[in-house]
Amino acid sequence: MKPRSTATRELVNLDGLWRFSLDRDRWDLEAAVPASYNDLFVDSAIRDHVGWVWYQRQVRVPRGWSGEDIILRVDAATHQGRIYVDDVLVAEHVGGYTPFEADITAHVSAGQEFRLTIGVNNELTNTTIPPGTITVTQDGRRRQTYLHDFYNYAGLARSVWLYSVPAVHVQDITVVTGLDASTGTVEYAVRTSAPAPVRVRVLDATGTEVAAADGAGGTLRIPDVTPWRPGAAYLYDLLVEVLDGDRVVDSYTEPFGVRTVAVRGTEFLINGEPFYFTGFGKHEDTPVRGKGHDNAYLVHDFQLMDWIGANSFRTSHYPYAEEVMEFADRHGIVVIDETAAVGLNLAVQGGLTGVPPQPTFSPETFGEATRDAHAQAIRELIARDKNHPSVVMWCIANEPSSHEDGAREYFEPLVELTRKLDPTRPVCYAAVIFATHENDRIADLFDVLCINRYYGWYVATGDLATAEMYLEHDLRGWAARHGKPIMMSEYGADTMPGLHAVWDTPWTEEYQQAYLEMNHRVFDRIDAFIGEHVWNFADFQTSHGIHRVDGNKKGVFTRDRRPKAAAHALRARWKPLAGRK
Ligand code: GCB
Repeated sequence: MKPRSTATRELVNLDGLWRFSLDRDRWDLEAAVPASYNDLFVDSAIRDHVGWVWYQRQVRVPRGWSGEDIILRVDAATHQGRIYVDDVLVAEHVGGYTPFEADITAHVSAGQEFRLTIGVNNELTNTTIPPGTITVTQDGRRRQTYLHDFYNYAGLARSVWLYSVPAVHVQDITVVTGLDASTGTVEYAVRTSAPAPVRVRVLDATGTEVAAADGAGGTLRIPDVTPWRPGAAYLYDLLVEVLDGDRVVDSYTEPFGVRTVAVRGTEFLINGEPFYFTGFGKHEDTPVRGKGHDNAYLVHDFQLMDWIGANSFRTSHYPYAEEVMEFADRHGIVVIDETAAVGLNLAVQGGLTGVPPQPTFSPETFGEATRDAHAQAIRELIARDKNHPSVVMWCIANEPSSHEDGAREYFEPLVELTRKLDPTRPVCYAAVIFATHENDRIADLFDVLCINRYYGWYVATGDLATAEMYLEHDLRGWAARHGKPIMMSEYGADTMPGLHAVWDTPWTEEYQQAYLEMNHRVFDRIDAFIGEHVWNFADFQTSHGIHRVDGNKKGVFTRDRRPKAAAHALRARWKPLAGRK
């Protein structure tokens, strides 16, 4: 659960400047937390470092915390983290975009200082999510390569917290909502650290109690409920109290929204009404901070999404900071929540042939250990985000090699796991261009067809007439074969701001606009279409490549969030469309 300050819990934020070291011998550098470390320093040895780095600071435990349990929480350590109190290892975690904690009660004392060290490792292998490969250059340097198209930023990119909880406390809350005419139903389940009586209350946005119950689980009813709607968020608070007789020993407040999500035929329903997604695949990416969470960019990005008429986004290609999810909850933005399983695809190495040099799914490439890591990534994502009303669908992988042997065997248990962990939300994956409606082997396992396509960019470059035919043929094939809702989860064209032409010239601002318009013509001709997410919201950093100019330039906004010409065209299409198509 997200750490919160409540009547029974205290919270200290540990963000700021930490000592930073590559080797734990020299500590003369300082790094900002939260931020990826890569672009902070003018030192390629740090930027290109492969392996552990170390963050350190002194922390004083507030003197009033004696008798409480004391927890250290790291919101994200990309991709592996270790927490040390003085010299004692107290927690270790693999997976770069989900939080982990250490109970350090036995190692610290109220009022005393301790030395907190956090090790962060950025290595990616064939058993991590996302995967990667470490090679050694001719002159002996270790190099990290990977199959995904964004820079492998690493470090403590999100907040670090110290908090207190009473010995008997709430450990987990699950909320599932329903709508029964004008009544909202709230199924809740509370897990406590030890058996203890639990009381829950629902407070509306004015703080008025609208429902209450005793017990660690049950169903509450909210008469005359105000549902959470896209573009019209409304949140209730579930106030959970753990009791000892009449005394409240722990209290925790979980905000939630009452809404339903369902797929019916080729429709995607929110509160029983068809929803049409407009928006983007995004990235957590800004200059200097890399993937460091930044509330100023958070506010500004959501302002720009509102300005352009985006009602939704996908957390491509990893879980985003919890602040982002909560902001979406509060502002009525719809989220497709994605795991970091991007790059399970050796076919991309075969160029446009789509023929992998080795099979993607095999014991030597991506096998059982990869799948175990992937399952863990799904568990941690759902555990963290299950109560967010903004999250309407889980995306468990981006562009896996779903047309290859072994894809079905790899994915079937993961889809089952996702449904078991959350039977209430649809599940999807984003399909790569090599996976067609004819050769894809997994789409029937999922609820919504999310298709990534770049006709007019990687294929039929500069020839939008041919691209339009290819795209329509491709999408109609998927729609006809599966009879499921279909959305474009990626389409986009790299664009250098300021480059112009009267012809259909790739990289120009006019071309990006014409490319998007071509896609929209096709989408509007397909009945089962439920949405469009342009790739990408903003330009972002990638690893080096001959097809990248200081990163990926498919942003509708530049990396510093200025609109390219296409932004105005999208706004003209989306503002009247959002949610109402
Ligand atoms: C894709 C990937 C995305 C890339 C994009 C591109 O299909 O899902 O991560 O950035 O294409 O621009 O090539």
